[in-house]
Amino acid sequence: MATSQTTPTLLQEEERVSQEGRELLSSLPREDGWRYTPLYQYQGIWYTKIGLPGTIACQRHFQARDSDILLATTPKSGTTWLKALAFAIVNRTRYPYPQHPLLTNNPHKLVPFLEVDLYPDNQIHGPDNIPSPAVICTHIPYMALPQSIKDSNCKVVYLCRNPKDVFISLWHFITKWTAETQSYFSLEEAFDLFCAGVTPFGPFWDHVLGYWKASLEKPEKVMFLKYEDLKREPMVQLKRLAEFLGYPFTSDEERKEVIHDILRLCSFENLSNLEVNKTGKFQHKHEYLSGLDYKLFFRRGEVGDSSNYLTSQMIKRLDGIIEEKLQGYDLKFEVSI
Ligand code: PAP
Repeated sequence: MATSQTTPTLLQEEERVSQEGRELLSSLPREDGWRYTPLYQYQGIWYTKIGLPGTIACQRHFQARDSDILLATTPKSGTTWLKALAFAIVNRTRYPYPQHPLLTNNPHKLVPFLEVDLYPDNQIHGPDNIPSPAVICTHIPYMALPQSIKDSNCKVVYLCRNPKDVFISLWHFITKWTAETQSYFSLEEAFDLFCAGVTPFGPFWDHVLGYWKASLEKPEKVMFLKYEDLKREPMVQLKRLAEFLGYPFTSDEERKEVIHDILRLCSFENLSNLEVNKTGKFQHKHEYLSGLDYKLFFRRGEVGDSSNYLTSQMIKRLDGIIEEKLQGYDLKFEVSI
C-alpha cells in the first residue's frame, strides 16, 4: 500500500505520545491516506496515531469492574446514538427530563472513549470518577481489548452497521473535517482504502467478526446489535438493550411510555437540532480532536444513503469482499441497496 507523499498539517501536530509510543509508531507500516491521522498497522489492526498508544496503555493498566458497561463500535456505525441510548437507559431515574444532560451535552462528552479519553499523558485515569455504572466506549477490536474486560463480568454492547453506509459516513466525516487543511480526498481513493481493509481500527470485517464471535461464545457478556434493526424496530431493540444491561423497563415504566421518551430524546431529529450539537465543539487534550464540530457527528442518520454515492461496480466490489470475509459465519447485512 502506497503512503501519501504530502505531510499534511494535521499530521505534523505534536501529540502526547510517549517516547516509547513514538518509537513503536515509527517502526510500523503506516498509511496516510485518510488525512486526519496516519494509520499504523499493529498486530493486524490499523490504529490511529493516538488510538494505538491509548490501546496499549489500556491493555496494560485498565482494570474493568463488573459494573462497567462497554459500548463498542467501528467508527461511523452509530457510536453517538448508542452512547446516548445507553446513557439514557442507565441514568433514567437520575435526571428529570427537562434537566437531562443529553439536552445540553454531546453524547461524546457524557460517555468517554476508553482509548482516547481515559488516557491522558500515557496513564490510565480509569472510570472511577464516572458515576457508577461507568458507561464507556471503545473502537478497539475485540481481540485487542484489555484482558480485564474479558475476564470481568462487565457487559459489552457492540453496534454494527452495514459497511456501505459506514464507508460513506466515514468519507463524509473526514472530508468535512479536513476540508480546510488537506488535499482533496476523493470517494474513489477512500473506497480503495476501505476495500483494502485500511480503516481506523479496521479491517472493518475483522472488527465486526471479532465481536460477532464473542457474542456467540458469551451471549450473557457480549450483545450484538445492528444499526438497521435499531432503526426498523427501535422499541424492541431498546428493550433488549435495557434487559441485557441489567436495567429492564418495568411495566409501570412501559405504561408511562419511558421507552418512547428515551427514543425521542436520543433520536437523530432531537439530538441534531439541539444547540450544543449544532454549535458545540470537542474540547480535548489531544490537539487534533480539539475544536472538532459536534455537528459532524450528525449527517443524515439513515439506512441506505450509500446508494446515493456508490456506483454499481463499487457496490458489487464491496459486497463481494464482505461476502467472502463473512463466509461460514451466520452474519448478514440485510440492507439491500
Ligand atoms: P463515531 O464512531 O466517529 O463516534 P458515529 O456516531 O458512529 O461516529 O457516526 C455518525 C453517524 O451516525 C452518522 O451517520 P451518517 O453519516 O450516515 O448520517 C450520523 O448521522 C449517525 N447518527 C448520529 N446520531 C444518530 C442518531 N441519534 N440516530 C441515528 N443515527 C445517528
